[in-house]
Amino acid sequence: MSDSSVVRKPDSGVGHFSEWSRQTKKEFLMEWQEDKAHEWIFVMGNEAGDLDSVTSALSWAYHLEHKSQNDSDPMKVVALLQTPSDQLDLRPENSLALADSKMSPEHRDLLTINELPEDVETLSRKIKGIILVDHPAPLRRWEDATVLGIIDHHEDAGAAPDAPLRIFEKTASCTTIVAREMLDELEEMDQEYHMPHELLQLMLGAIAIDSDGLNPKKSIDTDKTTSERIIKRSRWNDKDLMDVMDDLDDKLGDAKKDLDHLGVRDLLRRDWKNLFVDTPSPRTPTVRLGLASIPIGMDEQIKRTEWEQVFNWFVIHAAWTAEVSVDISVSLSKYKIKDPETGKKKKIREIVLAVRDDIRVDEDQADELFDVVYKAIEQDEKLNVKPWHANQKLRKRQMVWTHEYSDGGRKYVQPLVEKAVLGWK
Ligand SMILES: [Mn+2]
Repeated sequence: MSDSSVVRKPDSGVGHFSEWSRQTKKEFLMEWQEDKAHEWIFVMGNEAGDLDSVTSALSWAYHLEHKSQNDSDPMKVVALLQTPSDQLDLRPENSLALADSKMSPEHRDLLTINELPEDVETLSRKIKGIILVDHPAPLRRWEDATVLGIIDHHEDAGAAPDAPLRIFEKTASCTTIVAREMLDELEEMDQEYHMPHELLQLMLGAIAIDSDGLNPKKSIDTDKTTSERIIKRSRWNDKDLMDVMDDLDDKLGDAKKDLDHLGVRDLLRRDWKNLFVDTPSPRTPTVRLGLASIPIGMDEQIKRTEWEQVFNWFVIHAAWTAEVSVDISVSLSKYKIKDPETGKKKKIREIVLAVRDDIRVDEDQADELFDVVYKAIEQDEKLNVKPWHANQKLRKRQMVWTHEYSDGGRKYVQPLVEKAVLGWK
């Protein structure tokens, strides 16, 4: 009997969309092996890898490939997820949305950063180009690549000013812009390509979660009109838009909050962003800043460590920042308490600052860097921080504060810290 009689478990992921994605991934990897990487374009989302990034990248890659499939020179496009495959499931809402779109449970149908057959700096110079979705500028490792387009809903950072495609709009979700552009171009075609329900559902899910079910406070008209156009093409075309979006938001939102099974290392890396900060002073080196957002308070996080003590959180954190080679890190966490005066729930936020002296900066520089950022946070009037209750257990160059500034999440703290580091002389 030959080996071919061995029964292999069929590759799971049974949808049309999963098959397309898996096939595209295979073609890219095969052509890399044949030295044809220069013909390929990567569409990539941001490194935090939320559902918006994943969906925007997959959708735009699907669009470009399908709209050019009858051309004499069809485009070779693959979506690249900048999140390693073992990190994708740290966002349960991603796992659920992908499963609902009949994608493979092990994500074998997605090309992730850890599967690239070559180091990114080398590959970035080899391929035809990159298209960014859901982030405004290429990450440092992609800086040498040709930027062929940016579609984003963050602030325009002025990156790649000559790119042939640049769209920035303040929608709730980047998926909204991608979907609208797709539908506009699709409807212009003599013969439309097929939009599978799985893709349409994924798009609606991404928009629903980012807009809290098209909540007018969280979204703009474009989010709604685009969702309407998506749903008309889906299997849900006879359902009420707001009902569908509400259901998706509830379901994916519940999944998103289900982080009970995650330990501190996973909580840190599930929503982690790295950036280099080039300090202008010739005396100070470029440093790497890492930022975590964790929707669970420090006390609860500490309970999830082996010995349930403060030191334990900080050693897990130190191991992680060493692994990702980060000199200065800021971890933002939050939890709710009942206000003893009003009886209403209120949100408490925490900021953990830590600087290490063994990567790019020496001990004296680490002390200075810590002081600069420490002062910026302490003196910020909006944050109005208070020291954390267990600060006496911290060591050198570690600090934890609490505050109640409701807009004081990563979007506020990151620029504050970046500015402080840039001012380090
Ligand atoms: Mn986004």
